[in-house]
Amino acid sequence: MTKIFMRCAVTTLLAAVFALPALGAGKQVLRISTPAVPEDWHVKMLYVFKDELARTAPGRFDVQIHHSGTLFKQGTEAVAMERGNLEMALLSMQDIARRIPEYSIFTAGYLIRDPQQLIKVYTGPIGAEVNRRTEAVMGIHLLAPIYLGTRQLNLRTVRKVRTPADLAGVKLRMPGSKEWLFLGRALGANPTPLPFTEVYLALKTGAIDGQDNPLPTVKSAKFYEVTKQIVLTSHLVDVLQFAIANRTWQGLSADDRAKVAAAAKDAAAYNNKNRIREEDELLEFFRGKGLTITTPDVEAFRRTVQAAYLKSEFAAHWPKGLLERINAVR
Ligand code: KDO
Repeated sequence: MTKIFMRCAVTTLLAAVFALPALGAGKQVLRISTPAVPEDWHVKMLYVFKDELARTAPGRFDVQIHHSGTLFKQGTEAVAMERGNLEMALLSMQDIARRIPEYSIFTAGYLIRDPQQLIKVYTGPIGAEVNRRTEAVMGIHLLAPIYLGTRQLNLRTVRKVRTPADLAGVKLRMPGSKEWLFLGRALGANPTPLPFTEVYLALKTGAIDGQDNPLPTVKSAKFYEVTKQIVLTSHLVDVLQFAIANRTWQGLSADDRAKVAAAAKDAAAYNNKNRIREEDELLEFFRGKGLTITTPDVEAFRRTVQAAYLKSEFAAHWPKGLLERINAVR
């Protein structure tokens, strides 16, 4: 009798404990996973999101921010969200293209011209289509596009780089998926897959010769401490998507959905403003740290990279007319 009572008590206790993450003592838990480091605007914007929700929907949400890839490893967040193991993340278009191959178009180098065009593309009719399709195929609701920055090459030792041919044999770290590796190859380098969290050490030890990321990331992740050169290739005007699992999204009241969406937009605006400003200011900072900044023949890079994409297996999946529609966004 006592044993049965004990078993019931334990079962009840366990049920209560496992229910906690979802309920969060009556609050909706929103765990957000990102590989970005705390100094990155992407993490800072998550605190803007959290504070804004605390203001507009007090007591309704428990926003938990997990940076540096500590909750989910880079590139595994979308699957975790699809399986109901994660509520929110900052997803790359490469993550989305893995499940929706036609969207590999958004991973192509030298496609988007600048951050202004990028935001217009993703907040206009093209973005609305992307959002609908991502929700239908992946069960993920995209709340707001986030400017990641314009990707530049960042090398361990100084090298003369004018055209893609000058990168022959350079071990260039790229994130670990075929879309990213293709970009590294199209740039003329020898791409090596590595998670973001391992890049600093790999640069320091010489396991890789370089990496590519926007200037604000080179600063926040402190890559400038272990590299000597930045080559201004501007090869990818890059985006992240502030995303929420559809099952979490659909579980919210209409009022809470509106508040989450508004807080996400505020957070995105905060990130975009700061990243764009920093990209204008950071070259001086890096020069001050002793880095050599060079400008290659960007047209040669553009021609080579665009040609590589157009004849790639990726382009075979691109929806007819989408390239032209993206180009037409001003
Ligand atoms: C990177 O690993 O180089 C990358 O810039 C890829 C992006 O898609 C994104 O995951 C980003 O890292 C992280 O948010 C860290 O800034």
